[in-house]
Amino acid sequence: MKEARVFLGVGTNLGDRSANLSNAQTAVSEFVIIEKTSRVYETAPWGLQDQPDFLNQVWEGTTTLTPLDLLHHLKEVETRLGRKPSVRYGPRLIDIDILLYSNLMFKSAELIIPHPHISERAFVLAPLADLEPDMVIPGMQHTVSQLLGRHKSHGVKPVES
Ligand code: PH2
Ligand code: MG
Ligand code: MG
Repeated sequence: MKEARVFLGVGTNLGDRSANLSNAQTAVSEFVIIEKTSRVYETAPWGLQDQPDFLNQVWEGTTTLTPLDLLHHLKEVETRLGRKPSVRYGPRLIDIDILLYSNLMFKSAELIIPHPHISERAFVLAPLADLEPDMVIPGMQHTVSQLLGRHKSHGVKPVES
C-alpha cells in the first residue's frame, strides 16, 4: 500500500492541555506512524484573542490513509476526546489539522492541502521548524525557517521540559 509522509498540527486550549496532546498522540498512532514530534509551544491565541493560551505541537509521520480518510479519522479522534462544536478560531479541547501530505496539493470543499494558513501562523511554523527547517512547502518559494523568520515570534514559546 502506498505510504504518505504527513505533518499534523495539533492545538489545545481547554481542560488539561498536556493530557489532551498525549491522549491525541496515542489515538492518532492507530493510523499514523508518528516518527518525530516537535517541542510543545505555549502560544497566544490567534484569530480570536479573548480565549486561553494554546499548547501547539507538530507531529511528523507516515500513513497509508488517503487525505480524506485521514481527515475523517482525525475528526473522529477529536470527537472521541471530547471536542465540542465552537465558533471559528474559538477555544477547543483538541484540534488536529493536516498541514502537509507528501508533496500533494489538494483542494476540496472539506479539505485544503497544504493547510492554507501555514505561512501566517508562527504557532505552526515554529514547531514545524524544529522538525524540518529546510523543507520547502509545496507551492511556496521559501523554507520553513525563512517563513518563520518573517514573524515576530513573541507569544510562541517552547514549554520547559
Ligand atoms: N487554532 C485556531 C485559532 N487560533 N491560536 C493558537 N495560538 N493556536 C492554535 O492552534 C489556534 C489558534 C483554530 O484552529
Ligand atoms: Mg481543525
Ligand atoms: Mg486549526
